[in-house]
Amino acid sequence: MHDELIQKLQKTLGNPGILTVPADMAPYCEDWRGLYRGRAAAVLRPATTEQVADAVRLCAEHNVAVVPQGGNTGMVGGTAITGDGSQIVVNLSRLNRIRTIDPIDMTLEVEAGVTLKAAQDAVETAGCLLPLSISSEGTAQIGGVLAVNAGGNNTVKYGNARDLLLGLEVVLPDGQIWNGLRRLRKDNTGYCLRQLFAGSEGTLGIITAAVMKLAPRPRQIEAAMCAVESPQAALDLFRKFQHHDPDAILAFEYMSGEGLDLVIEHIPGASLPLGARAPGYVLVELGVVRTSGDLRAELELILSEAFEAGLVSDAVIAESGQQRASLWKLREEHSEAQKREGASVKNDVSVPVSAVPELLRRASESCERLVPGIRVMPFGHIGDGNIHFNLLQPKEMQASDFLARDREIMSAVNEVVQSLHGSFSAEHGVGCLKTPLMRHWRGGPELEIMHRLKRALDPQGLLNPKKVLPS
Ligand code: 2HG
Ligand code: ZN
Repeated sequence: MHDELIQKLQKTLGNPGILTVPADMAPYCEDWRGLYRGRAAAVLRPATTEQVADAVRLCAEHNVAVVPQGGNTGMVGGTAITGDGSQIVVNLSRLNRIRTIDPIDMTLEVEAGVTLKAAQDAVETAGCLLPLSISSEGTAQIGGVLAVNAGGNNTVKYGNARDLLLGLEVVLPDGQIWNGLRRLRKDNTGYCLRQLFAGSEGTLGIITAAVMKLAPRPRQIEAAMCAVESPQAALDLFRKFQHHDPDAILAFEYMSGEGLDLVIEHIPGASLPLGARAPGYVLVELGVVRTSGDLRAELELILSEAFEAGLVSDAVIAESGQQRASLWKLREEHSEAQKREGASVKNDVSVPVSAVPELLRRASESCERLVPGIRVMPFGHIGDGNIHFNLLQPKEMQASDFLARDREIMSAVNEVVQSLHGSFSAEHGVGCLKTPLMRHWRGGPELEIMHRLKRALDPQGLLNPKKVLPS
């Protein structure tokens, strides 16, 4: 299929820039969760923005669909390809240069294929902070992170990926390059196009580079893991920290007792850092730029008040950067541990922060009624109202039987989410997994505007087809 196009692409991209052997293409043709496996006509690995543009232009001339791909860590099939070998994957990994770090303007200009971790490390050496952190940051790439408007652990303090976005470079569906790599804090000159591409999941253009806002590095950082009786206690603890100093809260994460049990069971080196198992846990991280005052003493004071108020039954404060990292590992390995345990149905949902306890209670009841023996494993970013309401297959059930009921289970959760005025996708996007939900949740003028934008920018419908928008 597409022989003539492939020949032209081979000529344009050269040897390391194009893969056509099925074994070489395999890793790019399936997703991390194992939900989607397709067959590509070719996997392109361009090394420059111009090469991306040339490749996209050639594909458009031949009317061939293109699926952009970064680290391929998505949870909702945003980079899934069809099984008929008709689509071409454009992987951005070779656009991997940090272009500039400006510690005066506090900006980073970076290419799409740089991993989030590499970007964080680079700005750290320049004395700054890229305040975006997600569990898959070692593999996830800047382009994908922005295309999906990832959230992560520090949303409570710094917002989502789009809140850090100052400028973008994008290859449009016809192969034109839009250079919008501005680094201005104020720029009121018409529509804010960069925000159109952020969160569009590669359906309107391919992000090739971005300018992101940096933050000053906190000079004092403290983290603690606390045992809590219930999600309500976790929330009350959050209020306590907010009351003390909302700006100091870098992250405030929730884990269920069952969720942490799985991490300890499946992840080598993971162990319970507290005296006894609890129904739930909070991982709180505080940070301040000032060197005055004693953040550690403040944390201890809040925790001792929380003990007295009965909100926390036990807590451990990290004594070093290494201990802090091992507390974070317990939180960040939840996805991997759940994957090793078996089939899961994920619900990346958000509700107003105050409604999280009700969400957890009502959605658990619904799912347990629907599938007796289902294992409810909620965790996530309770400080911003985003919970990963994940459900694991009952122990005695076949994975395929469980997954056959995924729509029913998602609907049961989403019914509760909707009654609490929440969202069915908080930070993972829509991909192709959740497009059927768009009509119900975003129907009417909102979806119509999205369709019109798609038609205006991509009249041939070639860029990441069937993602985000229901056809
Ligand atoms: C996280 O917060 C990620 O660790 C993954 O968003 C969530 O596996 C998941 O459901
Ligand atoms: Zn998350």
